Amino acid sequence: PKTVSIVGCPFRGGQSRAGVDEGPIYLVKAGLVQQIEELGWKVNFNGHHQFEGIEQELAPIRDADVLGTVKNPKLVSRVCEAVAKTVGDHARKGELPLTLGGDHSLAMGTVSGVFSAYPDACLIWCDAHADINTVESTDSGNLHGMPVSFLLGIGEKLPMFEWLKPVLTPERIVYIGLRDVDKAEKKILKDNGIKAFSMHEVDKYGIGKVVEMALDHVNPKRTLPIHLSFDVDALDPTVAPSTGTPVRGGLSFREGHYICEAICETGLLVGLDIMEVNPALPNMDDKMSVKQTVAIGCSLTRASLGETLL
Ligand code: LYS
Repeated sequence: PKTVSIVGCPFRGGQSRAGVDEGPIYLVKAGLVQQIEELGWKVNFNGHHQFEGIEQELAPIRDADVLGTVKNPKLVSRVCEAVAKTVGDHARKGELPLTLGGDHSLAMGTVSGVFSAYPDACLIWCDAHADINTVESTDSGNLHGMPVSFLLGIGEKLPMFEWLKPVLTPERIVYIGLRDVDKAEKKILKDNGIKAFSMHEVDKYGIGKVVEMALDHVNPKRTLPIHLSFDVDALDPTVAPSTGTPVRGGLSFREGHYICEAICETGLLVGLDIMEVNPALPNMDDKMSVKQTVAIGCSLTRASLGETLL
């Protein structure tokens, strides 16, 4: 692809902290469109995705939108379905969809969309969390902790997620950066033989080797299209503090950027998500943290799209 299509997703329904819906707005305001253009891309950006219609339509059921423990299933489903369609349309036109979150439940949409256009794609998931809880295993009920299980078709199917096809298989996803994985999630990873490089492996092998091993696993011949879904909480909270579920012991600034640079170097990137930038955290007055985290959202994007150090 030579065109990047930005899908700004001001959405927070997959979790409970206010502010993450402002993430895409801040990223664009920071000059992301021009920064990508300067790397030689044509950029499509027609404003942020409007979910107001969906939210208004669902307003009457707002408080009733729970199913068992799962929060906002109807809202998240409808929003992700819309995102899947938009992202899929861009991908089918040969453009590279860049989705700016918003919370990580949106990946049900982005990955569905990209995989509808590239059924043989693989998924690299950079995150502190595995986001692979099922309807049965979740403690929080937050759908941003569950997108991967939904994409794999693991666990109970919710009726409103009928549209979501299990486009992903366990051998086509690999994680980098994990360090806060629930007990039930550990079992799901193990039972399904899903490859994950936690911070332990990053410490042990170094990030260069980890990315190489991750690619060897999902993309041994380096021929398959790659979707990169990057939650900024993969980075250490000292590096990217403005996010909803920070966990200490994360990727350094360079490790995060290295992952993006190395994936870019493959020439196989067909979809990119930059998720969970929350400009309202750690608190409204901490302008430095917000600026720093937004800047990192932008620089991770640029590194994924061709920016090099030399
Ligand atoms: N594992 C926790 C949960 O299911 C945290 C997920 C955090 C996602 N950003 O809610």
